[in-house]
Amino acid sequence: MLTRRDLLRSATAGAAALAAPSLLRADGPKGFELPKLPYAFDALEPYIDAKTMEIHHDRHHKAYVDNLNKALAGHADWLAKPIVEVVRDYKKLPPELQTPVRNNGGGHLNHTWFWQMMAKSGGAPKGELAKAIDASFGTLDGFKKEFAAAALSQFGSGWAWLVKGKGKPLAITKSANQDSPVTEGMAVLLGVDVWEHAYYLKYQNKRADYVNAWFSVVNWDFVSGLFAAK
Ligand code: MN3
Repeated sequence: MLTRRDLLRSATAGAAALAAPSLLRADGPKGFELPKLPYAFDALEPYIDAKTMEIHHDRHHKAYVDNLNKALAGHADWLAKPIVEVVRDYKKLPPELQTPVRNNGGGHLNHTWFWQMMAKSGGAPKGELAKAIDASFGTLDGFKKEFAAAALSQFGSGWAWLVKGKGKPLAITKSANQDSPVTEGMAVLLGVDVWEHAYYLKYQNKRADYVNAWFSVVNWDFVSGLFAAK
């Protein structure tokens, strides 16, 4: 039987799991922390399988966080920065730290966003975001076609991105490895991970099938929040 204390405890745990980690503040004085997934490993089934989510979050993302903290050990000022600033400004670091911070800082930032960019019931773009998508790509299907083309043409590991555009409201870009558009001064709204670790267990070499399925779990409310914030 559940006591009142048990109920309080589970309510608190639920709230903590739902709370989106802010990328605009530092994780803490000791460095960067692996954020909790905002849903269960199996929440995105059948589009993204539970085993992939578990390995992707608990092993791949954790490794980026651990290696970032290792690279910046002894640089308390950098460990205390918001991750989005670290990735934006990594070229100001000593040369020997730039590559590990570019790769692992980018990995931490990209995945922290990526988990929140997905949800069980993704919904559809609404309001100002829907208007911006139509203005830039004609229709939502027009956006999906262009975004998928970027994701499929990224040779090897990397990401496809929806960013705030220059001229048009929105634009699509792609990056290799864990490079982030924020380093180029762009505002990120949505990204899809096309490293094989993101899909190989379920989709093997069929990246197109993965990207097509992934559209079903895009968290458009979160994308709207990023769009409104910029
Ligand atoms: Mn990944």
